[in-house]
Amino acid sequence: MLQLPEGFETFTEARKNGFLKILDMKRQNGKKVVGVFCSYTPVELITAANATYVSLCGTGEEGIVASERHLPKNLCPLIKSSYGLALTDSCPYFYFSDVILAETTCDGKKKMYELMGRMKPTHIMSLPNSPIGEAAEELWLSEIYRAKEFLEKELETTITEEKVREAIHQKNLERQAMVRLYEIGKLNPCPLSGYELSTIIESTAFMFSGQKKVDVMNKRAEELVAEYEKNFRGKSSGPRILITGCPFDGVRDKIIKELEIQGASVVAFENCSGPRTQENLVDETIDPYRALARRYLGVSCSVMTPNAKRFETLREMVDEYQIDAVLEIVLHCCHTYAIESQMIQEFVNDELELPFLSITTDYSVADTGQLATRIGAFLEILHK
Ligand code: BJ8
Repeated sequence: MLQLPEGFETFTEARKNGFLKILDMKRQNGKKVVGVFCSYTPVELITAANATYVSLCGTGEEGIVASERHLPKNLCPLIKSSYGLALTDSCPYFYFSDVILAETTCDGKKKMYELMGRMKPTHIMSLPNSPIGEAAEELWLSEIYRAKEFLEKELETTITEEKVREAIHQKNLERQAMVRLYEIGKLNPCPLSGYELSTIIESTAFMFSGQKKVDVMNKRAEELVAEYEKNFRGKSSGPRILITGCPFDGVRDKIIKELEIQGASVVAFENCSGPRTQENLVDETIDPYRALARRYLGVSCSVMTPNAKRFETLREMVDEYQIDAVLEIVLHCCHTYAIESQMIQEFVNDELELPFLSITTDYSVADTGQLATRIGAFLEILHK
């Protein structure tokens, strides 16, 4: 049975505790807050505007029913939950956000942002459909300048090149610390569950000091290496699983936790906020705006055509993390991940020669039992 350590903060708790920090920052020094939704958001611009950013992605059932007053039922739960929380004013982060910085990623999200724009000043950056070529980079660069103008105007501030360079440097340190933590998964056996590892990393989104995040993550990585040497080296573990696909914060309990309750070890995460995305630093030696454009176009997501990076990443990670099987999470009605799934399955089965399971689910608990059965059957194949 999976045991969580004492004092371990779940993602929901970390998110809740972050509310108070934001409230404090707003009260104490009038800090401006920018709500964001995606790994394509060039957050360094927000830091350079002396503001703080917070993820507004919905991760639970709350807000979904309310969202259906304006949105179709057959839409991704992440979009519905994010919108529903805003509509019902039940997310303090949305409430505290002065403005929203968004992007044209999938169709559902970009159209939802138009509706959200009726509630808060919302700027939608036009993300190219393909990450390849000069035209894509030039378009994204011009969008970065447009986002800068929006932030300057709405937050009544000036973003200087020097501040952007400072923000880039700090965020790069944060990314490196995050990679260090993710790479704990390379240890065999891994000294903590994937449930805890992913929760610790995702929860740092609710720490609003860049340096504090870096210190906490570096310290935790050091402790975990020591823990491995002391108590884990030389021992065996269950099958090592890599998770790929949509953001999984809203389904962590019924999939990641369940895999580990049933004896697997979730050690690697291939998604838009995973180690490969974090390893991609912003070049500190060139024009900072161009450097941001290049770095953020390198995020791997199925909204891009082609999305070759996901395949390269899977190949490398399967090897580096000594993976026994790949499990994909697709959120209901996420067409881009659902369609890409076919090619990913063929790639994992035929080229990487590993078992693959794709799970389509939403944020409800209705399929918890059914998922546990499917996960159990999948793990049984691995044990044969
Ligand atoms: S970079 S994964 S955060 S777009 S799951 S809302 S794609 S229908 S969340 Fe995403 Fe940015 Fe990509 Fe990452 Fe649409 Fe799919 Fe829902 Fe999604």
